[in-house]
Amino acid sequence: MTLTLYHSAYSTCSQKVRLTLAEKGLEYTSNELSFAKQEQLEPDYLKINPNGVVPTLVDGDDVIMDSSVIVEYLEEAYPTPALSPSDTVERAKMRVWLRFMEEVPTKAVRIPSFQRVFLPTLRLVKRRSGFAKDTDQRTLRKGFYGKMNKGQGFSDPEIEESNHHLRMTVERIEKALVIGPWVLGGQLTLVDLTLAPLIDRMLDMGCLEFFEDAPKTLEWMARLQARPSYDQAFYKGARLSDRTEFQYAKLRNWIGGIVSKSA
Ligand SMILES: N[C@@H](CCC(=O)N[C@@H](CS)C(=O)NCC(=O)O)C(=O)O
Repeated sequence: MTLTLYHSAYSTCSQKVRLTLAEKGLEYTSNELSFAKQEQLEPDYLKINPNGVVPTLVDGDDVIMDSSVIVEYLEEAYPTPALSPSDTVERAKMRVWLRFMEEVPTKAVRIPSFQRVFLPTLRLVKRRSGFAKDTDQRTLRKGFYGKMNKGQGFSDPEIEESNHHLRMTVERIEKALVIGPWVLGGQLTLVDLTLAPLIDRMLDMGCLEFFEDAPKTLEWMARLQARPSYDQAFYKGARLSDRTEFQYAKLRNWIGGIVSKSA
């Protein structure tokens, strides 16, 4: 068995897969791609993932893309320990959560991630390299990057819709946890592992207002964070707060360099 994961430290989609690999105790070769260097758009990587996004799992000769597909693949190919219910109806419920994740909060969380964290950095860096060129190179989400790359960010209605979707997600988790301790009840499943990076990201960005009425969600998060798998998946550099400190330090140097040149 030779597993290779193409991923990025702070990509929530990659974190889902890293958590699943860690829970299953699976070793893998890590191939971390740099978004700053746009390594996800390099021709060699596009040969294995034409969407130009991470994560991608390579298992022997087989290439598996899309984080939810990857975690379900891992569950089927490496069934122990089980991270899905044995009952068919419960499994269907698990898949409903996985689809909801893809369609609603995964998209929604991109808005504050870019608006609050990436955009201020992009504004400074892209002034030098040009926004339009960067947008053209994107495989997926040209529209998304086009909007970002105008340097203005998202409109108020777009931000409101994202907030609405994130709030709805936290409410659903809170409601599901009435039984607990995990989202589907007594068993830790792929649902917990795929939701955790989203909630971690929201907390990391300081979106605390979403959690004022969600004590069960915060307790659930603490339970997950206490598991050994968590630190394996969320190593140093995996949170935006780690990165922004780093980026801001770099940006301060960069700005300092520009200022001293013009002095
Ligand atoms: N449906 C895909 C989406 C993957 C995705 O959007 N990955 C992001 C990181 S979370 C990415 O690679 N972004 C690179 C980019 O935007 O250029 C999945 O679930 O794996």
